[in-house]
Amino acid sequence: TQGKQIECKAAVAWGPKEPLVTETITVDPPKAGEVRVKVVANALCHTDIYTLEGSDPEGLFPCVLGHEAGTIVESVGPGVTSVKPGDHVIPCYTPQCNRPECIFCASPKTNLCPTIRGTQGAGMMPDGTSRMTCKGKPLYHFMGCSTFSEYTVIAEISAAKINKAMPLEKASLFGCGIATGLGAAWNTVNVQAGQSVAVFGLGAVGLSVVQACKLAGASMIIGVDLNPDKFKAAADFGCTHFVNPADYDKPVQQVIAGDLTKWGCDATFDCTGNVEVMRSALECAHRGWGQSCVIGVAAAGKEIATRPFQLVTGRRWCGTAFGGWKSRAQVPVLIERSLNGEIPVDSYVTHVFDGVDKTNDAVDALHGGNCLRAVVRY
Ligand code: NAD
Ligand code: AHE
Ligand code: ZN
Repeated sequence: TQGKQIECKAAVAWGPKEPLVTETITVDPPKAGEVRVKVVANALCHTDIYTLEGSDPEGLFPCVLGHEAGTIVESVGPGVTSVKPGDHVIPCYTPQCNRPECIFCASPKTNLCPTIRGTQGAGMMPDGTSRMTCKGKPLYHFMGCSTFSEYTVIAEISAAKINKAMPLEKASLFGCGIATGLGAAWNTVNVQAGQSVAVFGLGAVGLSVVQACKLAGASMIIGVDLNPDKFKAAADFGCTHFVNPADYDKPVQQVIAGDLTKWGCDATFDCTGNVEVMRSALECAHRGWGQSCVIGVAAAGKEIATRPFQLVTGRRWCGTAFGGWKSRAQVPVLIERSLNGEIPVDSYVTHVFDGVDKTNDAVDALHGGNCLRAVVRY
């Protein structure tokens, strides 16, 4: 197949709010600096749904969604040296170019390599064109990944090569949600032993924050969710306290900063994407030093608000993309740490489906309320 077009199945998003349609698409060979991969497993992230619902200001249709996957390199384009056919790779929407002139890759402060961000946000490969067509029409790429397809093309700088000992179904989780939650706690906020934290939204992202806070030795981990069905898994991951805002007739910030803690939590995390929740989380941070980390992705047009006094009195608002991990260097390390038992991930996988045409079932599962990650095997 090397150098040739591949015809394969993909779950195409023809328009916002429409179910995905299983289509036969044509995937072009990789160009210079690109890698074509065979997708083995996809885990669904809420961000795929957010874009499919039309809430993403960068959402473009028709497209192939999907950005949390375990894949095998099928072929590489000219000049590609860091991966070869047969390698196991996690496509990463936050690339790492490592060029000497990239001040972002050179800085230990950030993972936000901007090298291909412009074309990635425009649904294109770095040269400004698409590698996928369906019925003669070009399809937009998504987040530099487009993994809801049996084959896809990614930039070499987006390909994190991992240990083949890790089953790709589990490896897929590290392509977004779990890596993000772990990194939010360990990198962005740097949660310390003995601290108190509050995690708003107990999906896979929130629970991986909980898992990371427990591993960091946090002593009080408050889980907040409107869906009480999430509290059982949250307890297993390490939550010590639970708050359902619907149980109170006062704002949740008064329950957490006031009743459960006197001055608020050392760290709080928004894992919902709801801007009102982001405000609550900030206002639950400890007077004088509490940090609040925005992880959730808000819909087009939404803005955050709080009284500036909240910041004047020492609370700090921050945010994270992919948990701050430098993707090609650090995702393989996370995989090793999971393989050696330090980061168990089995219990995130609540649903498993087989076949591209089951991708809609995974979308429905994630909507359903009792799902953490639905993995679809391609
Ligand atoms: P999910 O849908 O599985 O989980 C969201 C949880 O939030 C659910 O349990 C839901 O019941 C709860 N929730 C919703 N509204 C709430 C409210 N008002 N108060 C309390 N809880 C509420 O989603 P996920 O896959 O875990 O992703 C979580 C968020 O993180 C999404 O917004 C996603 O787009 C975003 N995300 C961001 C990054 C990043 O790099 N910044 C990476 C991955 C995901
Ligand atoms: N396209 C949206 C923003 C979406 C967004 O914030 N994405 C997160 C990753 S979500 C993963 O599930 C992110 O890391 N963003 C950094 C980046 O460069 O996209 C919009 O508002 O336009
Ligand atoms: Zn994601």
